[in-house]
Amino acid sequence: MGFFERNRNDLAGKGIDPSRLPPGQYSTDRFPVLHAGNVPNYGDLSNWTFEVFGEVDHGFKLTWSEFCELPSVEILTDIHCVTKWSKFDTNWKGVDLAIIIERAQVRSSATHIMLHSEYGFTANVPLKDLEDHQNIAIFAYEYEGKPLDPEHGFPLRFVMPHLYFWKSAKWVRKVEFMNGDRPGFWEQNGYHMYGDPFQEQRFWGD
Ligand SMILES: Nc1nc2c(c(=O)[nH]1)N[C@H]1C(S)=C(S)[C@@H](COP(=O)(O)O)O[C@H]1N2
Ligand SMILES: [Mo]
Repeated sequence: MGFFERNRNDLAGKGIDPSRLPPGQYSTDRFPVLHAGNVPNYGDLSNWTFEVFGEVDHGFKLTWSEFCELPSVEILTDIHCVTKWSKFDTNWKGVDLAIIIERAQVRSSATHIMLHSEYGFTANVPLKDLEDHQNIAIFAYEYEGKPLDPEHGFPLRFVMPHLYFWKSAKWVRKVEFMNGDRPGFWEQNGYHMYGDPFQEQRFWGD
């Protein structure tokens, strides 16, 4: 029996339903760090802003303290990285994308969003996924009850756990509501436009 098969078989013994593990993935208790480029080094966040623009009636820009005043939610979710690790029951706290949509008065013409992060990293995701209330997308500032580690996205990252984790942009600064889809950073480099882990949509053509 190979590593992947043994890993999958071990899940039931740990009380985890093996169907939670997408095909081609293994489960880990570690929290690997993956990104292109450098980890931003923030000072006191006094220059940090969060901006909402695009297909909206009321674009806005918030400071860090204003962002922290938005209503928050906590989620417990599995995450799946395209490099084949999955991690079960991760706990995140932050602001539901629905709060941002409401506040910005997003137009009905908006179909997708582009997350814009530090150093030009971008990621695209569709809005229609949120019609399925099983799915959630949040802007997270806490992981397991503590502020995010710098390498995991401090102070703020996107988390949309039903898609591969590359969609979950770290160090996010802006969200753009778009009419139509556009490839983000990894998508321009051959990754799938959608990225459903259960369909193994890793690369173009998957
Ligand atoms: N800003 C930014 N966010 C990013 C990336 C990146 O390169 N830059 N990489 C993505 C990828 S490919 C993955 S798998 C996850 C990894 O998140 P982690 O380091 O917290 O595990 O971050 C995603 N978010
Ligand atoms: Mo990734």
